[in-house]
Amino acid sequence: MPETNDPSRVFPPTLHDLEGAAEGVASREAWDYIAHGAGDEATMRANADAWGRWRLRPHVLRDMSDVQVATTVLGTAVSAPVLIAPTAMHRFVHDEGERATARAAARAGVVYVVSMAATTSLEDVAAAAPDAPRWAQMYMLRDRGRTQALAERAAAAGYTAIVASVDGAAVPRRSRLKGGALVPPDWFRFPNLAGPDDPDSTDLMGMVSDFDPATTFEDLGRFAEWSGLPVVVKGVMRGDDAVLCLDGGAAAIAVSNHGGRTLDGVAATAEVLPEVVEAVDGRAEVYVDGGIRSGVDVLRALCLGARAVMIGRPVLWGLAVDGEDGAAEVVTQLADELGRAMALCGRDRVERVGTDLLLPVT
Ligand code: FNR
Ligand code: LAC
Repeated sequence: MPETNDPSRVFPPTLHDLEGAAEGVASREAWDYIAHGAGDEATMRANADAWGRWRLRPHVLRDMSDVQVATTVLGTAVSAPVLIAPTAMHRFVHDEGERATARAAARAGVVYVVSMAATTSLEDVAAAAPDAPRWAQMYMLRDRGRTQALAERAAAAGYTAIVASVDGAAVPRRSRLKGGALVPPDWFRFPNLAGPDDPDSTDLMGMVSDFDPATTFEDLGRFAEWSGLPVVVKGVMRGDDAVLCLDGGAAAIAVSNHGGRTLDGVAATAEVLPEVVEAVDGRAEVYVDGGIRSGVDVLRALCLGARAVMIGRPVLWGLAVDGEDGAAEVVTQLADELGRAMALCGRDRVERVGTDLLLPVT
């Protein structure tokens, strides 16, 4: 619980400061990979800007002596409505890579969504923080047998949900990367994504072309069949699609444009979240990611109907600057800022926030 009235608490730097520090310590290749977006990066910038177009209309004179930001996601208790989004290759910024992130999530009391393109196996991530809740992200591969095997591995290793990303119908163009592609260090390994024919491949963009462009709503149920786990569909940007996902068996919807990394010109997630929440109409939890950079942004997302947010790049900044401690600090700082923002808006529980707190800037 955030100590909203403790004057002795030293304010950590903002995520903006952390971003600058991370750029200073990461290698050039790692930084370009993490920071970039697709095309001219308009969607990436729009994600962050769009949250700022909602301003707060606080309530005053409510008893704010006990503010709590804890909640649940798919029934799992978490200390704050924040999930660690799946991002590839954590060893790019820290030797301990995904193990450090797993321990950070455990310490901060939130769910870590492990990427299919992690540089650590699902099993080793699980072993690093055995008691912490974890979800496994994957794309449907052209080779259904390989996809099934990964879903089964996730279930066996104690993951409690599959996050099926659905924004992989084409390989994106990424202009900031040399030649539009990425060349990871040759000692990297992709133990969840690499195929049996080439288990030591470091050709991430080549492996990305294994994603099956023929995937449809009917395939969502397969992830559940193979794993026995609830399926979160990540990458939904429209209300009508959200409904089709639920009809196809999805347990939750994650509104995401992949941090502006897949198609430039796509809407900001804050712009489409209300439409998705309305279409889902309480049938399932809705999460959102993209450009969330403060506790006030988290509050804005919750007011618009998100159950929780996912954080991508900021966790990598924390990991780059201070490993496990840095990644944990990003989450605890967002939770602390959210608690202060709720107190100053007269709302002491996350389930009590709503659109009445928001005023759109026109
Ligand atoms: C990602 N993202 C991502 N998503 C996914 O489903 N599988 C993946 O492997 C990756 N990899 C990845 C790598 C890096 C370096 C970034 C920055 C992002 C997208 C991620 O889950 C999330 O949608 C965005 O990062 C959210 O936006 P912010 O918080 O980075 O602005
Ligand atoms: C990315 C892929 C790996 O965003 O999801 O870089």
